[in-house]
Amino acid sequence: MAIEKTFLMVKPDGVERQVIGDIMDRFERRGFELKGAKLMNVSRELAEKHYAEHAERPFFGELVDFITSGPVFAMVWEGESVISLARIMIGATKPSESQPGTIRGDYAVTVSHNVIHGSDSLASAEREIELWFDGELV
Ligand code: DAT
Ligand code: MG
Repeated sequence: MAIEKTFLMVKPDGVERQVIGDIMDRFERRGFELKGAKLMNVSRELAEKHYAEHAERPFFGELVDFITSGPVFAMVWEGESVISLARIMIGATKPSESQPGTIRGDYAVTVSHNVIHGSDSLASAEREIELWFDGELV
C-alpha cells in the first residue's frame, strides 16, 4: 500500500449535467486530498495524446470529438491506493456492469458518455498527470 496520485477528469457530459460538486464531494468524503483542479477546453492534440492507447479502436474519432465538445474538469487527487480506489468509485466502463453507488452507475447509461475518466494504473497516472498538470500541482 502506498500514497499515490491519480488523474481524474469530469468529461463534457458531467460538466454539462453539473455533477462536478457531487464528484468532488465523494473523493473528499472518502479522505483523498485535492492536489490540482481546472476547468478547461481540450485541444484535439491533447485528447489524442490522452487516449493514444485507443488510437486504433473504431470509436477513437468519436471519443476525441466528445472530449473536445465542451469544457472538462481535470483533477489530481492524492491518497492511500487512490488509483485503484478511484476506479472502484468510478465504476465499470460498460453501463451493464457499473454498479449503483458508483459514479457511472449513478449517472451514466452509455459507454461513450460515461461522465468521468480515471487513470487505470500507476504508469497511466504518472503519464496523465504530466500531460495535464505538468509542474502545476500544489
Ligand atoms: P475507461 O474510461 O473505463 O478507462 P477505456 O479506457 O476502455 O475505459 O475507454 C476509454 C473511453 O473510451 C471510455 O471511457 C469510453 C470510450 N469507449 C470505450 N469503449 C467504447 C466503445 N465500445 N464504444 C464507444 N466508446 C467507448
Ligand atoms: Mg481507460
